[in-house]
Amino acid sequence: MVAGMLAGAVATAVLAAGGGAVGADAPCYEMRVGARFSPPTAFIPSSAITYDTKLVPAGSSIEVEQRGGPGDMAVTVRVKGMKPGHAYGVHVHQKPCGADPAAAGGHYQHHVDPEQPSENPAYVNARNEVWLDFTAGGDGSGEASARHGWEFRTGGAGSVVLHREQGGAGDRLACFTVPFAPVG
Ligand SMILES: [Cu+2]
Repeated sequence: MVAGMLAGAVATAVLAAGGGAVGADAPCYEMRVGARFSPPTAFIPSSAITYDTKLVPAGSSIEVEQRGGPGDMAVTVRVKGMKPGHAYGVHVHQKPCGADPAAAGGHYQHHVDPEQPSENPAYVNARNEVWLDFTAGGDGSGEASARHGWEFRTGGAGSVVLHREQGGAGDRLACFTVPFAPVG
């Protein structure tokens, strides 16, 4: 797992053939991708971009896993090298990352708020979106998981964004482009 993270953008997607016979606990979709953060000005562009190297240092790393079956999806994020003790807000966003922190668009929403950008708490919450907030431990590592009874729409989710604060908003510190897909 660590080797995959060090290698940069390494994606593995495993699709079981003929999902009908798979047991309830056996995921029929699993995707894992990892990368090291670098600034948008880096000579070699990374799929993981940091906009704030104080809170998300260059060289810190992230790994995102998506797994599940129809109507049951789990997303997990693991990080290393963050600022110890800092409480990061983290969500799945709609689009891939760019040099501009705004490139990732808004949060992925299961029920899409007709008013965008969405600020309505009926839509902006951890049940309707994928929130992966974590507080970095003393060694700078962190982990969070979210499980939902729904799955991403094709092309609807493109990144994981780290924010300065928890609770749904705040400055964008970093962004990791992730090839999310429907799990069913
Ligand atoms: Cu966000």
